[in-house]
Amino acid sequence: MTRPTLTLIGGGLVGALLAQQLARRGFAVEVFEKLPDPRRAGFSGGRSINLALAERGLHALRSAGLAEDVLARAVMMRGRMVHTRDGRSALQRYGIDDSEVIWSVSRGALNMLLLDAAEAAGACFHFGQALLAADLARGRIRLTDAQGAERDTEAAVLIGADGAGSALRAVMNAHAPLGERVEGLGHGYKELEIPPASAFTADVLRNTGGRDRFAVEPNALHIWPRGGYMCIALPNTEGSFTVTLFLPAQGPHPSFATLPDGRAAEAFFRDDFPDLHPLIPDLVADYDAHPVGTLATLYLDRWHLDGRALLVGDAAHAIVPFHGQGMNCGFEDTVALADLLAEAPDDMADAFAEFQRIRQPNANAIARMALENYVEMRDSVADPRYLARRELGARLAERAPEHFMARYRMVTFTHLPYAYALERGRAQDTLLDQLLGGGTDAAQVDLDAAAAALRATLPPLPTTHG
Ligand code: FAD
Ligand code: 8RB
Repeated sequence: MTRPTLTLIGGGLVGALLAQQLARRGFAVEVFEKLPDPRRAGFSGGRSINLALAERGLHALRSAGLAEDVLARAVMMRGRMVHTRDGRSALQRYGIDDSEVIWSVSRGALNMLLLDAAEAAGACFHFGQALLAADLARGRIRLTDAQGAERDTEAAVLIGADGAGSALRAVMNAHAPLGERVEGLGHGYKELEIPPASAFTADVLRNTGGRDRFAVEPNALHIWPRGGYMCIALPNTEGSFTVTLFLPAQGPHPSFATLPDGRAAEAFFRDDFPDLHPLIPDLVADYDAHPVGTLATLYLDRWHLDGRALLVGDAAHAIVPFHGQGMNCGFEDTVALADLLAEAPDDMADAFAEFQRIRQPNANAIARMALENYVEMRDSVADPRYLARRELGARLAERAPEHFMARYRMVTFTHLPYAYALERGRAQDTLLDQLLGGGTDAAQVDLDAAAAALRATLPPLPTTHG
């Protein structure tokens, strides 16, 4: 049997990487992407949006032979720089050394690199072509261009990488219900910008060790936690930072409802983020120009329709952003799927079912951990009890590394399944709470006894983290 052509809907981050992996494994791959080719059109009006790339995403890029190219344009983030209300800041390292860091990459540059790589591997892209409808029984799809001109084409096997608002998901759901559930977070977000330091007044310059293109420490993910809400900032290679304000959508001040425009936002930033405010010279214009984004988790009972259609990436499992794992998880999907299809190229239904069996529990686990990390980022990072648990965890990891690893490290720096990280993290937290009693001082805990209790209660971690 000859391998059928695989038709991908969406040439975003996951679609482009999946196209490259499938084409490299010898499949004929056609990709229909709604937007024009970013390599020609210039990407999304020049706004720089960046993402945090961690080990899972990097591993997928490595297996595609693209990791070095991506890292050459990335900014290293060693940890979270927490800026408290009193104007102080402190770096909490993510890992033990510079081998455990995350990377800030430009979405536009990354997408273009992946498109080049997919085309070089033999995938065929059709830009400006949006999926409009499909006859899944007959294996035909209808596409439309930006002018509204429609055309039909054959597509026996469809893979939807068309993001959180997936058109293919809607088509599949109409054909046979997928058990879709969308849980809104009730918080929204707004993007703002810290320009390169040289581009605005010198009086806000911080000492950045000579790297004076950056207004704050470049090699960190910055957090301004404020309890019920927060700002974060990720560095760009040009010396700017993309700032995101996360805030309740409705309700008492502060919420997006009580901050309807840039003027209101300016007063709020002056009061609540006094050290961040002077770094955002175009706050009012940015706030008025950018829409409030919504945040939600998407759950589906089914990701596929026998061997005819499958959803991957955000189309199957969109999550809230707070663990920086949406893309990383989607990239992990691409490796799993490409491997399964390469093993059984003639049995799509089997490969799709196996893909869902393996990936869905992990998608559910990272969805949960992402929700939990919002509370950790906006609140707990400044909480003494949380810091004591973190400190004790770090000491135990040093004393008994084969028995203890912080959940954040399992998620961010290993390939242990997300579902394992969730379960193991729970068990470790229970133990840390017992060891600390009611206290907030990790130094009070007898480490020898603690390590013994750890070894007695929890099995060793799997040895193949990597
Ligand atoms: P998308 O990247 O959304 O791509 C979908 C593609 O499908 C798009 O190109 C779209 O144009 C196309 N499309 C849509 N409809 C159609 C149609 N009808 N026909 C044809 N094509 C269509 N993740 C991280 O891991 N780390 C981060 O730090 C991080 N930061 C983020 C910051 C922001 C501001 C946002 C919004 C998300 C962030 N994420 C992050 C999540 C990450 O962006 C997503 O998980 C990831 O992009 C999912 O990839 P995808 O290809 O599934 O979907
Ligand atoms: N989507 C991230 C982390 C964890 C950081 C930590 C958190 C912005 C939209 Cl909010 C966030 C993390 O625990 O110290 N790593 O990577 C990325 C994050 O937000 C991204 C930039 C983002 N995602 C809609 C906005």
